Amino acid sequence: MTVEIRPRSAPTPTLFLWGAATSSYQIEGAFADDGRGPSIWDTFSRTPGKVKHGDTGDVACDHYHRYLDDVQLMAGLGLKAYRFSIAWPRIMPEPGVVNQKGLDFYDRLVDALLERDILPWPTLYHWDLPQYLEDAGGWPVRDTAYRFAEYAGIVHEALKDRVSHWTTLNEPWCSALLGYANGEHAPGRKEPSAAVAAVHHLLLGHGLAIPTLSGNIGITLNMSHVTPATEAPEDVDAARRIDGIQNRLFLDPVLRGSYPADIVADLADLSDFSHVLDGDLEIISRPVDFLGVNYYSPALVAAGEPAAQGSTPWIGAESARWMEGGRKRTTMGWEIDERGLYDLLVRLRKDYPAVDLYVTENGAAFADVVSADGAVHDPDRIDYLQRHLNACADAIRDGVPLKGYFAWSLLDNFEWAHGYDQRFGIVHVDFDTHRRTPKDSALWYAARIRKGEL
Ligand code: IFM
Repeated sequence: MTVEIRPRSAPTPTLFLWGAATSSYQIEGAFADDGRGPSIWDTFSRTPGKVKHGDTGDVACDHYHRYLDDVQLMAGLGLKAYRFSIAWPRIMPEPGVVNQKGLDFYDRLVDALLERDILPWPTLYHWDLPQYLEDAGGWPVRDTAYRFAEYAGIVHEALKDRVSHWTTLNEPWCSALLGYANGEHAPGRKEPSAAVAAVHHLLLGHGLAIPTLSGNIGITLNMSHVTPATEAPEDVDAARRIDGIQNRLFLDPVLRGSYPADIVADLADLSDFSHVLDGDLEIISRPVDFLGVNYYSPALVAAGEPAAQGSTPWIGAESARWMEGGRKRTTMGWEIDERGLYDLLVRLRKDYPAVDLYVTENGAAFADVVSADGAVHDPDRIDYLQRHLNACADAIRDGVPLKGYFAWSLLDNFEWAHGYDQRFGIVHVDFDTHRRTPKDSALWYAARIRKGEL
């Protein structure tokens, strides 16, 4: 592919950016409207036993048809930015075919946001790979990276006059490891060696896409602050491995231009990394303007069998177990510890200093219900958000270049293998009627945005 020189960076907003986030397959529905093709999540969610209750994203929040109401809702909450993702199978439903109606949807969405002074913050890939690309081998195959860059250029061409911030990938750790190693996510393959190649081709796709984009460009990684349960050398080594697989395997190639040597050695039984060709790391480490940080929970780990995980262990984590930190958990079973976010942000500034940071996802699932008074009282979520925003404020005070925060999620939505059972929204969605009800946390968040201080 040809590589253009991109005009460098439109200015990054100087004020703290307050937003909320969603993703295409989790909210849009309209799975067959206007020429959308199937994605790996359509196939996976239709495969018996893969998603709780057999739920699918066929209708989800019906956002595709209700986006104007949703944008109005965002404006009512005073959101300054909206992070959403673009569905690749809407844009390129078949190999080499560009679907104008798919582009038109995002065109309308971006216009609606800008009309209400909400900054559109699109992510190009939040897990919905076109099924035809999986049929051709998926992310373990090098060509998928080139197809991603081609798609990125098409979307950019359509929206570049109105979009200033682009995120290439969301959480490539999940795409590669959950999708290809332990099979909990689409496409559901259990091929650990293929997962290592998938990591590389996702990152290569990120790097190849950079010259096709303009403005501020970044990538979003899901990271955790990993600490050993004790100072025993085997626990310290388990923490090193988990930190390596979860964090450094992605951070180092993107921000330092190399894979972490200790993790390459740890993975030697699975891969000789011969899929890494000369010049790839230069492509992957092309400069970015920001790093998106998705943080939910810390990791306290010790050496030993990963019995507590209850599923196929991650690659590289076969002899590490997650320990009980003694804190409250969300309904996902994730321990709540805002200190982990503070420590992670401080560590990122120290070890990877050259980029601005945005918390692109942070939030909690709880069993929310609409009460007799018509409201959704979710004090636990308010507490979660408050604690994590305070951690952000502390990090900024200590010199971290954190420029914004996106609550996950704007809406209750399709939570992947958990289906609709886990509610992460600050806005409640009744999945029968599609009625939206801002939860108390949404009203609290709106007040915090109005106050304008972290
Ligand atoms: O819902 C997901 C999102 O799609 C990616 N990050 C984590 C969220 C909660 O599991």
